[in-house]
Amino acid sequence: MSKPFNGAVAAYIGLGSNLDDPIEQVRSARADCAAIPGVRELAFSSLYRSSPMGPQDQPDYINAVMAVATALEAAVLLRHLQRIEQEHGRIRTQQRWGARTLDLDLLIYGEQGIDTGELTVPHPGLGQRAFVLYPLFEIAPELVVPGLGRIADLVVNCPLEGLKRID
Ligand code: A4P
Ligand code: MG
Repeated sequence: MSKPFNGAVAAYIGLGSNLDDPIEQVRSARADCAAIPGVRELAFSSLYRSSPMGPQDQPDYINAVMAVATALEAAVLLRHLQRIEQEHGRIRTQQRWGARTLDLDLLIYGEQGIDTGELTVPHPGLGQRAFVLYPLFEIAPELVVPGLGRIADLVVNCPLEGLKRID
């Protein structure tokens, strides 16, 4: 993985989709994230397929993780991610963990722990989710997740639960 530029923060974005050609959704979202002003891609994981966490009456998910260097504040980066979700036709429903064309989660933002009304970083649940931990480990095997410890240890303690790497 290449290094962040001077003054930039290394951040990790989780991408997920299970509607409307999920592989293409994730691939094009990668390009959209890399095109955010003040963001540069450092690494992108393989794509992974997994069964849904949450309600089971929805299609399998495609997930990936992207490492970026960014000069943007975390809250500004989140707003860009939400804009990209909207541009991908994301419809927010009342159902928790329901199907979606695109979900972009800010997983990690440098070494910061953030807990405001609109943003919690590291992303809650990160430490238990195979579809986040394995792609993260693939691109950043030396990473220490703020508050949670070494990614290598988190992966060892997280069952694969049917997660499959697809490319
Ligand atoms: N928010 C707070 N912190 C963050 C953050 N670090 N990154 C707030 C992104 N958003 C953050 O998000 C709800 C609110 O979370 C936002 O308004 C934002 O201010 P949302 O995207 O509208 O809702 P959501 O994604 O449905 O809810 P949630 O609880 O974030 O769900 P997750 O954790 O994103 O999980 N199964 C598989 N196999 N693969 C998946 O990717 N994803 C989900 C969604 C469910 N099941 C899955 C997968
Ligand atoms: Mg989300």
